[in-house]
Amino acid sequence: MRAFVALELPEAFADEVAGLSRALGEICAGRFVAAENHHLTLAFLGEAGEAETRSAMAALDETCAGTGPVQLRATGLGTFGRARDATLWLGIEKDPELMDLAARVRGELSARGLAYDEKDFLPHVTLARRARVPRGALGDLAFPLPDEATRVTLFRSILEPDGARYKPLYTVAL
Ligand code: 2AM
Repeated sequence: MRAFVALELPEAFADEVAGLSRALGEICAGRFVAAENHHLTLAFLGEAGEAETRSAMAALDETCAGTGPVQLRATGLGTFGRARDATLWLGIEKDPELMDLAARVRGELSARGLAYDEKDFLPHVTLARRARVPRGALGDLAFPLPDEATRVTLFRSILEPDGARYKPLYTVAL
């Protein structure tokens, strides 16, 4: 299965991200991520079997024991790729505790011999893929207010014809 570790968005923050995404949907074409699929990836494992998934769960237990909630502060919009065919995301501040959590999750995965995508951690919530982002100002958009994330989850990504669906496999509270 395809698996990844992510922070779930707390309810108020998630509602505001959904509102921002709806507003962007009015001004950009693209494949918008369904609100229930919004998350902040800490480590993307890719293909993982049963044994690897169990090890990843143990890595989450080890990482999160004694760790408190982490701050989520929206910093603005960003894109990967070309403006006419972009991944559009909401950037999240590189809070030291958030950066430390991602580093420790990755360290515990490595310690168990689990491979993950080693691209530098750039905290973001993907809002749309294949987006066509207009040039210039996007107008008055309401960004989410700061909040605290309290749930780290190992997700299974199920690829379906109309996009991926994410199924929580294991959650640890911060
Ligand atoms: P993205 O939000 O930038 O697309 C599930 O695919 C999650 O894992 C997404 O949040 C995705 O990031 C992230 N991810 C990180 N590296 C990935 C990779 N190499 N392939 C697919 N998804 C990846």
